[in-house]
Amino acid sequence: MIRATGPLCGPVCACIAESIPKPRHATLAHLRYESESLDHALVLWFPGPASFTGEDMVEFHLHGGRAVVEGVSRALLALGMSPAGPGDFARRAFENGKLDLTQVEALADLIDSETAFQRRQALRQEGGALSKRVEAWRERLVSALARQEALIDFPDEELPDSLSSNITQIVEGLIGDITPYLDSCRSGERVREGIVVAILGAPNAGKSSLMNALAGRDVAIVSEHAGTTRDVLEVHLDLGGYPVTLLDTAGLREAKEGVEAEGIRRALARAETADLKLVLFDASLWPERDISSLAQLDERAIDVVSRIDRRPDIDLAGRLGLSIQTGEGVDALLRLIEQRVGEMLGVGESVLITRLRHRQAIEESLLALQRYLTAPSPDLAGEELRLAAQSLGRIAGRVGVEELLDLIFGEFCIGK
Ligand SMILES: Nc1nc2c(ncn2[C@@H]2O[C@H](COP(=O)(O)OP(=O)(O)OP(=O)(O)O)[C@@H](O)[C@H]2O)c(=O)[nH]1
Ligand SMILES: [Mg+2]
Repeated sequence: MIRATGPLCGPVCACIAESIPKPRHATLAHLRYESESLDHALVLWFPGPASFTGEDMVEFHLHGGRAVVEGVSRALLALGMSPAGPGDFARRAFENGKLDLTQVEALADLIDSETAFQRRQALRQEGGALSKRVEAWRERLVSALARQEALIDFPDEELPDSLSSNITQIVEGLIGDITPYLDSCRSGERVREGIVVAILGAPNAGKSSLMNALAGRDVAIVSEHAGTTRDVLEVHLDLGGYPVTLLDTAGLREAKEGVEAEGIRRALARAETADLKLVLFDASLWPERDISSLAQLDERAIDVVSRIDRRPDIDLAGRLGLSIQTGEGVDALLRLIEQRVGEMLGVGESVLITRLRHRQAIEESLLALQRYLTAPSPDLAGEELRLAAQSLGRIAGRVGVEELLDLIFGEFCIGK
């Protein structure tokens, strides 16, 4: 499908499809350029401003042959169109006020989404969930700022005494609303990026075998030679709709040799930043071979006793038993990972901050609000409010001072 946007769409469509079809109706047309037949294709006409970009748009649904696509492309270029760059359509939609920045980002996330969870989050964001929330905060801020401006500009006028405490009330209310929200929202970024699960353990514990079993394909080399895996390997999985990046790492032991030592260093470094660690203990050696002296095993760790088919008599002491050979314990482990990942991501409905950019802007705004409370003069206090509103405005991609002025004078009518 070739999609075009801009003022040339109408004339170009009329030229190669003979006429402009009824808006938003798929219409079969004989495409021709300079009496050369190009295709029998479906043509869709979306006149602006009620189109995705807000401009006139046209789509040609072609038979996919290379010569067909090439022929139509050449005709479009000859008629003055130029190839779009990455994100050009979304950019125009943004510039024409069809989408705000969070919606543009959500569109990118939707296109990249690999799991149902990511898709749902992207769709919520595309509907403007975050911008609506932030906009509501910003409106409260702007009304505080309007009052503050009055304090600054008309210090000698008859302003109600309650004005200053009124502003403080608004600011404290905002701080109270934003702070807990920021704390509980880390999962939005995690849904986008995926939860990282690292497999750790002594050499030969069966880490690579587990990785292959969970991935459903031969990602890692498996051998009875201890110290097979050196680099950190990663696969992306969809576990019950949750995006998970699974890492296979080098077996942990006191290594003598350089390459293995480097592998272990990388394994430990990645494990440190992982959200979950599956720690494998080989049943036939456990508990003698314990890696707790090498790796930090904290609340992110899930203990797994591996290769239990070799020790059917073992006392697991509440740990999860696993055998890749017989398949025992694999489902239980999957369910456990899903459960832990689910807890980390939360139910997801209220989660709206999906990017570091959002978090930073909201944090900046919060800091400015806190500084407001201790600002030494009305001028400086007003500046903090302005900064706070600007930070929030950046989230949706609008930093409006003009509308602020309207609001200020609309609300107060002083000196009229
Ligand atoms: N009996 C049995 N053998 C297993 C099981 N899982 C893995 N193995 C075998 O154990 C050996 C080591 O498996 P790997 O998956 O390579 O172990 P690893 O932990 O990745 O080892 P390194 O990469 O060297 O640290 C291989 O010969 C596997 O076939 C299991 O559940 N039962
Ligand atoms: Mg391995």
